[in-house]
This record gives sequence, C-alpha cells and structure tokens, in this order.
Amino acid sequence: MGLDIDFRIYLITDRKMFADSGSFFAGIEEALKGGVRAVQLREKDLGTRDLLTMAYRMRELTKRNEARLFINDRVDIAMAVGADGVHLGRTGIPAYAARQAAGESLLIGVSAHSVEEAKKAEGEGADFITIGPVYETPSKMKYGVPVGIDVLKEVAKQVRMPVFAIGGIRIERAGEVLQGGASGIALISAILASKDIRKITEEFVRCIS
Ligand code: 3NM
Repeated sequence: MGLDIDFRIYLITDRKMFADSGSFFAGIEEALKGGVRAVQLREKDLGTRDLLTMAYRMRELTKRNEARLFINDRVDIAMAVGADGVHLGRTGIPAYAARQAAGESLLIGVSAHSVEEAKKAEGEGADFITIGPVYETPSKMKYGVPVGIDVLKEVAKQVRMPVFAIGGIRIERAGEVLQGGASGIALISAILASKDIRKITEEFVRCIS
C-alpha cells in the first residue's frame, strides 16, 4: 500500500448538524484549523451531482489545510475529485472491488463491526478500518448495539492495519480506546456538535499526541 495512514483523528461529516451549507463548511474548516488531518465526506442522502459538487469543495478545503479527504462509499466520486481515499460501509462495494477499480490511487477504509469483519477487510486489501460502535451513539438505532471496548481490543490484536475506534467517542474516552489498541479515533458529534469546534478539536489533538 503506497500511502500512509498519517492521521489519528478521523472526522466524519454530517451536514444536517448545521443550519446551512455555509455554516457546515465553516464548521469543517474550524476542525481543520484545530488540527483534524482527515475528513470523511459522508452525506448518504445526497444525489450524485450534489455530492460531487460538495466533494469538490471539500477537496479544496482539505487540501488548503493539508488534510486527507475520504469519500464514503463512492469510488467514482473519490477518483473524480482526487480524494485521498474511499471509506466503505456494509452496503457498498467490498474492499477488493474498490482496490480493483482504484489500484493504489486511493486509500481504502472499511467500517467493521466485529473481529470477523475486521479480518475480512484486511484480507481484501483495506488500509485501515473503523470498529464500532464502541459506545452508544446519539442515534444509536442507526449504528446498532455497541460492540464495547473488548471487541476493539481483540480486533487490534488480530489485525496489522490501523484501527480507528468509532461510535460515541468523547474526549474523556479517548484515552481508554487508545489504551485498548486503537491507533486513532473516528467521530462526528463530539466535534461537530460542539459550540467551539476549534477548541474541542485542539483538546482532542492534545489528548491523542
Ligand atoms: N459509524 P458519533 S458509529 C458513522 O459503528 C458511524 O460503524 C459507526 O458518530 C460504526 O461520533 C457512527 O457522533 C457514528 O458517535 C459516529
């Protein structure tokens, strides 16, 4: 795998947490200024053209702030906008198919929810995974029952690629998941729902480095 996983905080977008598109991009920029080095554009309900427009904008913003950009599920859009990678969920194409399409031009992240899924993703050529939900998330029905810290620990033992803990990650839990073997954290609300996005991001950066 050519490129490195050179980040430890993986910020996932949810534009619906913001009043409009201007405040959404401003919020992401605050997180980048605070030290986020990787963003996953995850706006599952957007149609292809709207998503592409947003992806171009996010590419420009992440590049200007020297951060990696991942596109959720859409290899075509990731390649079109020159993203660094794609992030594959359960319902999208598997890692081996993304690798076949993109070769080494994209990093491939995969959402895993068990030890088996984690090992399968690694076998299929993923560069890193998220494992979760580790804790209860604000919208817990959407992501399923928490897998807990023990599954995170087991996954970290059984795979060689970087593992990001996801789901209900708060500043006071960052230490626990890193001790459990996570190389980093993936999160939405602890950063994007904060009143001071830059400040909370800086706190995460301090706590993780
Ligand atoms: N994927 P928050 S949990 C997008 O378990 C996502 O794969 C999950 O949001 C998984 O940081 C999750 O607000 C939500 O809990 C993360």
